[in-house]
Amino acid sequence: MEHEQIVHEEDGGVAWIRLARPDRLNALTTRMSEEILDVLGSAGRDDSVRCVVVTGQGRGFCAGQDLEEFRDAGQLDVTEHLRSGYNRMIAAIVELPKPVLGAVNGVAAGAGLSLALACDLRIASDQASFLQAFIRIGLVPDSGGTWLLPRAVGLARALEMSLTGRKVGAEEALATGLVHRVVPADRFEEEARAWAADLAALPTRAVGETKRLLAAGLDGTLSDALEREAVAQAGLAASPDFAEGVAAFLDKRAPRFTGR
Ligand code: T3D
Repeated sequence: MEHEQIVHEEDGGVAWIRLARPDRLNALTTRMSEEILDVLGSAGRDDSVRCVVVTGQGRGFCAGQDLEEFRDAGQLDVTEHLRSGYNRMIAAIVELPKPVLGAVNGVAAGAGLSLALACDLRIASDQASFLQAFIRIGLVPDSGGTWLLPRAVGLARALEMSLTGRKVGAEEALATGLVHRVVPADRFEEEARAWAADLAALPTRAVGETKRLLAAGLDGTLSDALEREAVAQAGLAASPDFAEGVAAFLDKRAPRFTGR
């Protein structure tokens, strides 16, 4: 598929998705979500891709739904729009069996915040900000916002952000668990690249299983979690990366994982 609203690059096992509508703070469109899904699909199939980074061009990360598309909201089947677009995009990120890094370069609002939250890990520029913008225009959080935000910051903070729609700065985001790292804007790209390279060097199958088990564990019982872990561990214990991890430990050297 031709990419018109994102830039897709691959470098050193990392697939970069750069949202590329900077004059609109990378506001999401139907087309953009299809392009993101396209890259996520190919990243999932391609064994050489061992990490995905989502970031934005210009001063914004993503300002949520492009409200120009909503000028005539009465004409739009919103449920179908979400089901066929943003919901699939969010699920594809959460379910991708590879690490996904959200590199939040600027403002993340509405579905743009949900997009950042769907990523496994988040690095933010000290210029970044975060807002549950939906309430400002009379909507509820969507694109996973009601599920992802309370899991990141707890129900009380999620409610406060969702009901006020206020802008949360990078330092507060770090303190409340909304992001994992904050770096100065002038070192943002370099730091995001370095973290992505570290993620791409991990034992990818174990990453995928860890994502899956933690997500399932939050909603299930301990006995179900114990059983899922036992089954997953058997699969991983037979993997080349496990053999390499043990050999490297015993040889007192750094492991060289291949993702198999
Ligand atoms: O069916 C469905 O899909 C429903 C799904 C809904 C999901 C949602 O995401 S709903 C929430 C939509 N997003 C918003 O409501 C956020 C709107 N934007 C803002 O509140 C502000 O732009 C920000 C707080 C994000 C940033 O403010 P600021 O002052 O830094 O920038 P700005 O001047 O407001 O924006 C810069 C330009 O981007 C501006 O255009 P201009 O004046 O230079 O020509 C602005 O209109 C444009 N822009 C920003 N956000 C959007 C947008 N254009 C279209 N849609 C946007 N969401």
